[in-house]
Amino acid sequence: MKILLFGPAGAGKTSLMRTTCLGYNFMKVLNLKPTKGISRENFIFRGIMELNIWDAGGQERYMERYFSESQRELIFSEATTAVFMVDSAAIDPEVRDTFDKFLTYLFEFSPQVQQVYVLLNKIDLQESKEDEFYEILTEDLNNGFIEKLSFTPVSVKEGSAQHRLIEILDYEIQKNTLSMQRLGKIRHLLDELKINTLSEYLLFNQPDGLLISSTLGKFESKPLKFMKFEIGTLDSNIYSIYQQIMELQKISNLSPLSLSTIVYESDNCWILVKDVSNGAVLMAVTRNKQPEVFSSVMNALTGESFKNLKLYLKSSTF
Ligand SMILES: Nc1nc2c(ncn2[C@@H]2O[C@H](COP(=O)(O)OP(=O)(O)OP(=O)(O)O)[C@@H](O)[C@H]2O)c(=O)[nH]1
Ligand SMILES: [Mg+2]
Repeated sequence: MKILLFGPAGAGKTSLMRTTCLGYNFMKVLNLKPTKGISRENFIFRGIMELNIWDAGGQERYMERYFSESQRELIFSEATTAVFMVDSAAIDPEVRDTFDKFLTYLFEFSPQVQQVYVLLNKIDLQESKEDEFYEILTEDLNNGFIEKLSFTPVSVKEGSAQHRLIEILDYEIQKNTLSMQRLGKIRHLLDELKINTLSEYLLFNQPDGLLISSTLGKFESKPLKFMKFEIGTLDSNIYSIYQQIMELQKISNLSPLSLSTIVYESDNCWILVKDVSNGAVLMAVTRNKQPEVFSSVMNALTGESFKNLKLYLKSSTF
């Protein structure tokens, strides 16, 4: 699925992509270098849909190249989703020319695109003038184009830009039969896991920290901020003690990754977090703290249903 990210230099395109798809926080994208030409990156969004993001560096010299006769078809064809982003604090009437060309070639080479998302970024800045930028981009624009544009004032710094991009991509998931099938299958596997355990199960996608599916049905959660979910490497003290004990018992060949479950306890319940595969992380929340409930969850997490889930996620090809 080709997602085209386009717009003038410094608009925040790379920041948006990294914070949304890799779970980076804003501090990590403060000092990004300008993107050189087109940077293409693959992500599995929400654990079910493969994205091929074309992040087009916006410096003038690259723009000329993208619009040149030899390149335009490659860049603007086969797009599923197109996002045009500007820095609303850097009003520049020249952007209109770029925008016109972008729309012209996008609709020429990707006529299937129904909506173009325009993000007026950096509204967190006092000097941002998103209304003025909106006027510049829409004044005397051909009606056929206007109908297909969706403008949103956003901020990568404050998180509303990521929220909007996630909304846009979720809409693509819904239109994509294969992703919907995958989602249905995963939901079914989670429901199997739940049987007789008096617990709810939530499956997260590690790279973007988004929920893949849960036994609670639709469940809104802010993207999680775990950079890496490798329990063994997180808690090396526990690992080294564990390793020693295993050595005493003459069990060898342990890797830090063999520690793959964390158990939390609250007054009312147990929360178990376990690595599955392909970057998916499972969370089980018990309904009470009866010992039977705990052992039924442990059974589920070491049994057939869990194996099925793991196998399915492992074998998913995108
Ligand atoms: N204040 C503020 N700064 C932002 C926001 N989004 C991005 N930035 C900053 O803007 C600068 C440029 O961001 P990039 O993501 O590199 O912009 P780009 O569109 O990829 O630029 P090119 O690769 O040159 O086309 C970075 O220093 C970001 O930290 C925002 O919402 N608010
Ligand atoms: Mg960039």
